[in-house]
Amino acid sequence: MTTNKKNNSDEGYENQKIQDLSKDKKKDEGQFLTTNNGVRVNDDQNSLKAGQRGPTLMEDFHFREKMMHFDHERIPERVVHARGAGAHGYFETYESMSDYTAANFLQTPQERTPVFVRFSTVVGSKGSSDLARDARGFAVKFYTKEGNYDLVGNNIPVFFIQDAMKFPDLVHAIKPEPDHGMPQASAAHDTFWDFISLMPESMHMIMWVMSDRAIPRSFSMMEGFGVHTFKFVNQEGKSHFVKFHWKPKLGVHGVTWDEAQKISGNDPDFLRRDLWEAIEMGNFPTYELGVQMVAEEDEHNFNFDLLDPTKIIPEELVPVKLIGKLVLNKNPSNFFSETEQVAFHPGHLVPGIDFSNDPLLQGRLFSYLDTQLIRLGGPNFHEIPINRPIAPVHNNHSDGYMRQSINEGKSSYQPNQTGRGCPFQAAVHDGGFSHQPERLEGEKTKVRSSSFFDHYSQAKMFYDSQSKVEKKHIKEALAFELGKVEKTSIKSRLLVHLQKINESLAEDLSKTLGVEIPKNLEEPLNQSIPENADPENYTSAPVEPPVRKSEALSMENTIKDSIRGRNIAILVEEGVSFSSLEKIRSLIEENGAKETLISSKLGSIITENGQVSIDKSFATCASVLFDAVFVPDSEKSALKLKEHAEAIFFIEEMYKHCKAIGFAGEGKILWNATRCAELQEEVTFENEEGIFHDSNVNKFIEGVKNHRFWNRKHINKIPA
Ligand code: HDE
Repeated sequence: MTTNKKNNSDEGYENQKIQDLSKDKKKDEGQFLTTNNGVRVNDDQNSLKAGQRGPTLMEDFHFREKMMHFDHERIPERVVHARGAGAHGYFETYESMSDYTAANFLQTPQERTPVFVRFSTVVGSKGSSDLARDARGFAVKFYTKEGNYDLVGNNIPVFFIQDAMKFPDLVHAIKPEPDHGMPQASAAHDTFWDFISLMPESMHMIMWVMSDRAIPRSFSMMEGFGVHTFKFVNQEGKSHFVKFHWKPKLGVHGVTWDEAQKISGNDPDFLRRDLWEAIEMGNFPTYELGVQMVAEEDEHNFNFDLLDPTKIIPEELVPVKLIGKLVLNKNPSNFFSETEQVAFHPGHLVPGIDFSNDPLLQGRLFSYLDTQLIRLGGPNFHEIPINRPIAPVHNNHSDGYMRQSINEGKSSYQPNQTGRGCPFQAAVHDGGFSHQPERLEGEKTKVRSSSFFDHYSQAKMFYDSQSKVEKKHIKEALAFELGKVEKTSIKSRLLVHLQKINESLAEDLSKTLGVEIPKNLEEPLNQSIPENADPENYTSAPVEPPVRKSEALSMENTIKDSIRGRNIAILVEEGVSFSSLEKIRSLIEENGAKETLISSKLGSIITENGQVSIDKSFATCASVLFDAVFVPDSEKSALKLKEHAEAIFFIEEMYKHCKAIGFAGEGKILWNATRCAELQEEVTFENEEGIFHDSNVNKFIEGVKNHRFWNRKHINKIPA
């Protein structure tokens, strides 16, 4: 593995949050081992016993303290988004956004604000696989001068449900079934699809979750979205509705479902490791912050409701304006202290940003504070180093479990004279947060707005916007998920919904699943209708999609201009040509990617010109962990590789998964040993996509940029 620090343009930047955290960091080097009370420990190997073979004595205070602390090391995992990975970095504003928002961190071009970001899967427990088919959390905490601002988003711009009331039901349905606790980190079971088949509002989200977006190649290769509509409010109090987007500089890329399942066995920490290593290598994950802004007066210009979280604003209707960039350039020092204890909350706002009345967002505003109380053990979690703002904190909240700050003086109330009125309220011009005044009137009611009733048109727009291969993957994902469902009635209900999105999708699935599409379904398709409501008012109205196809929805249209962040396997054995090996290695390094030398044994091998050390053996890795493979020149090395079935399978699987394969000179001997070569008549280097046998290795690098070659002719004939 090479380290590549070339991308590091941040020297000289002092991240204030990192400085703030350093106050709490501890190093044990050169120190005596002590108890929690600072008493030096003389024996940490044996407990105190009554006689050499006698029982342990209660008075061994070091033993009891050590065991007590260990017994309480775990805290409850997050009820959703339990598994995650975090990183520090900064956000840099491109231009002043003062016309739209008073938010201080968006006023000055090039100004940097420290951030901590946590990526997560939603459904699985803390120890589950990174590659589960699932939405990914994309939560960003901005430590601004005006206090913390949290943008707690996902990598999918819509959600399953329209009202927070249904969140516990959704989560109960998707989590392991309550009787036997299975399956882990998977939606492929009866209770989830039962719930979904009765919730037509989830159909748009279902299309996204069945797409390759739900199995990302890297956290640095996925988008992020605020999902809800928020508001930007400027100094004059004028507001715009705003949708937030994170656009990754490396483009949006996924893995295939076959790879995802195999990666889960080979390296369940795949995405966490990828993030960690990218930062260690200086390949800092970078995203641009985009906003879609809609003036208040244009709120009703769309054929969907801006408050409905199951809808996007197609970029064709409102373009995304890029207003800044996020760079993740530092790994946490301690997973528990930072990544586990960080507490996000969509209600952490700064002046200039406000909520909309989206009923899903409104419900979230209760949940996030509430959940931290049990997870972090009391109301003082804002004092935990990773959570405390860099802005000063002064208020009358006092006491409670684990209080850290020692508030001096007599007054812990407002108004007061004992403390000379302090801490005092801030006027708006002093940066005091003031909720945007909004005129509201209406009856107190539980009725859902009729503007939320179209459940299919955007699902259709999403599906129609996909490329051929993306549609195929969605179909295969549905075949897998529904194939695991036992009850036929659930599958047939789902097919009725899918038919409203795309007829042939439903028909093909009906054949694959061996389930008829019911002609006249007797039970209502939407059972989230309150008792006393008129079902007519909850029936999805046929609505034309806002645009027929939206380019931004297809991953095929993403950026493919770099190999940065990719991991390229190089297969070698004794005798490999040193010059051929060095050529590819230096090219990979120059282009900011990682290379991994793989051989049948660990240690080092002798090339025709000195030794090189091996990173992985076939026993410790698999092709699914890499983005491309290269076999350097040398008859001797290639003939040895050929003796290992793992090496042959490595190439076959790379072919099957449509990734770039490169051979230099006699390296092609390995290709000739594969089942692909049995199709030699049809598959040659010349007429098959993404297979490079050329002295010009640049062509191979260009191929890796392409990420995949989906049009390979014979992938169905290779049983990898
Ligand atoms: Fe969350 N969500 N959520 N959520 N969510 C949590 O808060 C909740 C929703 C999201 O890395 C919990 O601290 C409700 C949408 C992320 O720590 C909890 C509803 C979006 C994270 C919670 C939603 C999200 C969470 C669990 C529907 C995308 C991980 C632990 C009304 C915009 C943050 C915690 C991290 C975590 C509640 C829906 C994103 C229980 C009630 C929509 C990224 O409070």
